[in-house]
Amino acid sequence: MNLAESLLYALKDHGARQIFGIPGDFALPFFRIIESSRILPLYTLSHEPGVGFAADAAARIDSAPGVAAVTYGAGALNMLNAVAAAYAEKVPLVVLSGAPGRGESHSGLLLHHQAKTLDSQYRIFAEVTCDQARLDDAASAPAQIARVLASCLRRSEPVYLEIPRDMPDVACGPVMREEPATTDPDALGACVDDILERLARARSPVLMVGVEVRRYRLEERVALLSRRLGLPVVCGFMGRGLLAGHDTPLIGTYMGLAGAPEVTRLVEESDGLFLLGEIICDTNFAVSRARIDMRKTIQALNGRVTLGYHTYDGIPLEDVVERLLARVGTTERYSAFPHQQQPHGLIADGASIGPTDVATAINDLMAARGPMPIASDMGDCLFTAMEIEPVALVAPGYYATMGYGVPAGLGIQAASGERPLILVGDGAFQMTGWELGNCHRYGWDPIVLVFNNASWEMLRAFQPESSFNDLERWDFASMAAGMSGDGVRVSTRAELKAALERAVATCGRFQLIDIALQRGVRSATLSRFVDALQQRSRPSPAT
Ligand code: S1T
Ligand code: MG
Repeated sequence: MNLAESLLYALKDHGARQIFGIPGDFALPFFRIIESSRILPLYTLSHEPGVGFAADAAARIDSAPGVAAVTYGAGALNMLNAVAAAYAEKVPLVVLSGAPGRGESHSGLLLHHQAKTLDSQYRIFAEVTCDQARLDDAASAPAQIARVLASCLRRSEPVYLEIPRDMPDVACGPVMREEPATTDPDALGACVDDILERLARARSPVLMVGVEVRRYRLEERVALLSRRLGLPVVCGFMGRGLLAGHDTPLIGTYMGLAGAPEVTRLVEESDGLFLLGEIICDTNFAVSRARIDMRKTIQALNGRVTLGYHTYDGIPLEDVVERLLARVGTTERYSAFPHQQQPHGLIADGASIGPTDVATAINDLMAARGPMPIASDMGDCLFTAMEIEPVALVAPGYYATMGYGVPAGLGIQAASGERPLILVGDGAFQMTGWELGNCHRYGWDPIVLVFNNASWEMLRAFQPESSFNDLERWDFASMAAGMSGDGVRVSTRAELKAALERAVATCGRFQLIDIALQRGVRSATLSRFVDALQQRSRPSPAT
């Protein structure tokens, strides 16, 4: 066995199911073995940001490592933003980069694709990954791979492996998985006692679930725990879609002043807020009506549990959930809080389309045809998604990068085989929408809804006076055929409804619905979000 095969078998053994990539001369020997060995299927795309986003989405939908293989320099650095997004949102992404061979780096010449020094890329990726290794020695490579892949799974964060181009063919031993670290049972017991005691003492405890619940495959167990604890469950903006389809008292999405007042009140007035795998970031908490009192909050994240001023280190989320389940009785008590209602029953008339109409049409479609996983880009399409009934959703809800939606939809279909719905703004489509041209050769057929408001509308909401937010209205519908898909422009609610029904009935080719929205028309959620942020940033009146 050679080093490349040893690495590929290890990736598969750690749960990876495919590789997304774009080769280059520093990576050709490695890609040749990916292709010839058939250990993992390879999907090449057109631009490295798309490779990173697709691998990220595959990791999210699978709750398993996503793999992105690129060449050195121009390839890897082109993908940096996608890896940073994965790091921020705790996605287990494995970056495999080709690199100059050992001999080349002593040639004395500056190499093509080299930035500052030959080590620059390694150092750059150390800033957006939790572990790294350069596989330039076959004797130590198996242990390095085992350590790095174990870090990826344990931390649920990206990792970086650099493969000099003279190494893939070198004979190499197999990778032996690292044994998982054991949790101190006494510390775990004390921690869970502390959690239960605080929840029992609280007048209005609330469970808020975050992305780590999905990353560590705990949705089913957490749904059971919520029923046994009898707690109302909410998610944050970033966690939208969590526990979808699970039997749990999920009452809605907490968005502070931008969200449903009853959910905001419940969370912000709680004296026992239990944040399970939730990241305390601005998109989740910046528009709180009242600051969350962290002294009354329990947070389990990043392998530690913090209760007020107490912290228990080395306590993985899975152990917390399992020990809680072992401690609470088996009786299931449902919380009495009603689920947030979403809009249904689109009036299919000649009226122009607003964002809520799109959400309503999707809710009607899924009620009739069953749920579809959603990949959403950043922009008002993601705020509109808050009005769609909870389904599996992948989106950059915290890091907030554009360009994610279309490649992420391809990653969902490659990884799960399910046909996704893609929500994307016109500005974001201009960035990575062209990856749709790769659907035909892989048999992918996403349904793509382009929120075409001829605008960087989110930016206009913050700074209406800037005319640079005006985009031309691109005719995306007519571009679909050139990429072996079908496209249609819709301007009325009746046209939207008909186009969605036609799209669902047409399989085997991607379906692009170019939705004409008026510039300045925004979802209610985005409007509230921007108003709340601006209100918060205004200096308080002098007293
Ligand atoms: N570049 C990238 C890669 N990601 C970003 N988030 C931005 C720039 C800044 C930015 C936004 S929202 C936005 C930009 C440029 C406009 C989005 O336009 P479009 O996709 O058409 O969606 P909509 O019209 O619904 O806003 C965030 C605030 O940083
Ligand atoms: Mg737009």
